[in-house]
Amino acid sequence: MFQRVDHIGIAVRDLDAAIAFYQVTFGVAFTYRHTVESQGVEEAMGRVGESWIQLLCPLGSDTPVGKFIEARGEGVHHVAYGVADVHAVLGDLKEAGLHLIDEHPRPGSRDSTIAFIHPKSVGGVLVELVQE
Ligand code: V0V
Ligand code: CO
Repeated sequence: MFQRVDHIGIAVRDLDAAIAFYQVTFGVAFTYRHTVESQGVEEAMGRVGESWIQLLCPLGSDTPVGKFIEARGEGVHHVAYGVADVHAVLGDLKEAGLHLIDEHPRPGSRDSTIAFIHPKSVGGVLVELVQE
């Protein structure tokens, strides 16, 4: 079902500072920066091998990442797995009894198709499915 780790999403308060920190400290190159209005975030993607680090800065306090930072502070927000067919995987996970946040896939960054599974169904980890 999961083919690879596509990205790890990390909630940050200051995107410029976080990009600079990852670049200077860890040598991660950020090749992509974009606002995803529908998700309430500005994101920056840094390549690490075949995967990415996704730095997420909330556009407001009433957004998924804004609420997360207020409740828990900065830190790991979600794990995104690459799948061949998001629609098919959603069907399988629904049948398995998991709580889907997205019943239907929606557009993500980099022209991807994404869907989220509720953290309460995955031992406290928010999971994103990504189809390139
Ligand atoms: C909330 N909770 C989390 C969590 N966010 N647990 C683990 N990881 C997270 N990221 C916990 C929270 O502490 C509560 O636990 C419980 O879930 C329910 O919280 P809630 O207050 O009822 O729910 P909300 O309103 O905080 O919403 C949580 C969910 C929301 C996960 C439903 O954030 C959501 O719909 N997320 C999907 C969209 C998203 O995250 N977009 C931003 C990334 P207790 O206190 O009850 O124990 S955009 C992105 O990645 C893109 C565009 C991309 O990759 O292409
Ligand atoms: Co993501």
